Amino acid sequence: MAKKLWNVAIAGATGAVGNQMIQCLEERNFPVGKIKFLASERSVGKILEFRGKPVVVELLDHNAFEGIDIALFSAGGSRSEEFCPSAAKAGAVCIDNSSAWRMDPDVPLVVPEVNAHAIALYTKKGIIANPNCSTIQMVVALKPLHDYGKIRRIVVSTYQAVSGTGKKAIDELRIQTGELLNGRPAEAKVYPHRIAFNCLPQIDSFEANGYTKEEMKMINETRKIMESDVKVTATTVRVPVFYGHSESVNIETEKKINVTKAFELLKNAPGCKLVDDVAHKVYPMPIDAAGQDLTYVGRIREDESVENGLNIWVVADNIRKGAATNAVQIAEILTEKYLG
Ligand code: NAP
Ligand code: 3JN
Repeated sequence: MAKKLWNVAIAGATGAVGNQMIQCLEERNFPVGKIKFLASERSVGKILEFRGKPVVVELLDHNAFEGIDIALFSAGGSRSEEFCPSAAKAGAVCIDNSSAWRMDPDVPLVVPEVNAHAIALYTKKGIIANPNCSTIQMVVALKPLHDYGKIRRIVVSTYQAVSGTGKKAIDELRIQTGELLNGRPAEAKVYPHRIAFNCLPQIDSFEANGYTKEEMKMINETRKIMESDVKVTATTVRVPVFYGHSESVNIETEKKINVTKAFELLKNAPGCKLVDDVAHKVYPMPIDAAGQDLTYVGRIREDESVENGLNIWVVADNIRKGAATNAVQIAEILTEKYLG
């Protein structure tokens, strides 16, 4: 029997994440019937390609979702807030990359390797939320450790690539680097300070408690996905890297996990690639994880300052596993298990 085909819309198709979604649908051979690319007025009429054929970009509006089965959103939170309900009303299931719906109790927040079962909740609002990129790669790495030893506390510091901010930030790092190398001053437009040859301990805006929104997303989303009251604290930092977020993650567990056990758990963990051979200077790095769908894990050591502590270093391509790949994986499970 021929495989069922699904009509797919991508809201934000012209952006960094949308572009990667197009590539992921192609690479993973997702059974697409009709495809629609949606964006702002600025992009209407632009021509993109899908599987070698031209597709004209249309306006994201309330009538754009007639006949669509799956709507992948990456056009920013306010667009998701405004248009996901219309898409769901028209019969599409929305897979939303923004933070707009993540903490809604009637919207599942899904990382397939961790809580694929939560997808079943999509029927409540017709929306499934994709977590923040920094959360996704961390929970993929922590899931097997949590299943074995129950994590009680997580302390994470991130080193996030500029592609997490979108197309304009990728250009900003490239332009600033060029200007500085040519002895000219570099102008900061996207970030509050220069990003080239610098680190910014601020991602998104500050909340009243002194944490940034990005840090609070990591804290709240991790607890929802892991279905746990685990204590989490986060410091998120922007670094001059184009693709690939890195994270230093310290955990305390109920049951001790020694290094040998951690290696065994992570070696066969879904979505993980264990890269840890320090004798040969082998560990995860963004230059290796960029362009890949797996979450790279290494530098595993016991935290000798506490009883049951472990340090790990986690790296993944923030635009792929952190956004587009995770969304397409959700679409695969949704269509195969629930809509098929
Ligand atoms: P980007 O490169 O700046 O692209 C933004 C996209 O949104 C473009 O397609 C843009 O269309 C579209 N857009 C902007 N304003 C619009 C409007 N008023 N109406 C319709 N479309 C509009 O940004 P990005 O990096 O792809 O990120 C897009 C969104 O994805 C973010 O805002 C965030 O919510 C989400 N995201 C999630 C993660 C994650 O951690 N899971 C990571 C990165 C981003 P035009 O080209 O026409 O302007
Ligand atoms: O900065 C990063 O590395 C990840 C950024 C994610 C992001 C950027 C703009 C708006 C988000 C997100 O996914 O949380 C949002 C948002 O939708 O709030």
